[in-house]
Amino acid sequence: MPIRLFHRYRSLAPQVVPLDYTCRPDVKLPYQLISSMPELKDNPFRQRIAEVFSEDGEGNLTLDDFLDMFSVLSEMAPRDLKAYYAFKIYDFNNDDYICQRDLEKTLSKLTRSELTLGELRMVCEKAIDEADLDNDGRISLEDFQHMIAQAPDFLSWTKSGITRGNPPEQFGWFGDDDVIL
Ligand SMILES: [Ca+2]
Ligand SMILES: [Ca+2]
Repeated sequence: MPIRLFHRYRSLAPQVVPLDYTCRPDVKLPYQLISSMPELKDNPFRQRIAEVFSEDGEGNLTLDDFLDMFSVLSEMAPRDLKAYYAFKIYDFNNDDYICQRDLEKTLSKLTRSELTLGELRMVCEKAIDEADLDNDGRISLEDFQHMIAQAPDFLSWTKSGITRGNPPEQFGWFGDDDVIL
């Protein structure tokens, strides 16, 4: 295990996390501690990120959860892996599909709520329409892979810098002539 990350984890709660992990102690750190880390605290997806990587689904991380999270957040993580987790993070109600409501929440966070509700709905409808290859009105993982090929900014969930503002025109559809905005 990356020793630096172990010490990082332990430094969040040295009184709770033992130095000796050979007996695999049953320890998890609460979401409040995890979300206060500099890597996450400005990320609008921090709660979803912690939930998705936590074994308990509630954002409390074991050491293994923590290591998994950092390996995916890393710049070195393969694009497919980031896409897989992006899909899980944007699937707010955990039903294995991104529906219109999930996508509205996602885009609202990615654009720092700079769009009006009407604009948001319109962009999401258009995005689902374009990405929904099997025409069931929702985005499966396969549809999503098609979607990010056109709008790679959907992978920017790993960058806490998204809160500093990506102009909406960075998103694929905003640049298209046929988008009514
Ligand atoms: Ca969903
Ligand atoms: Ca679909």
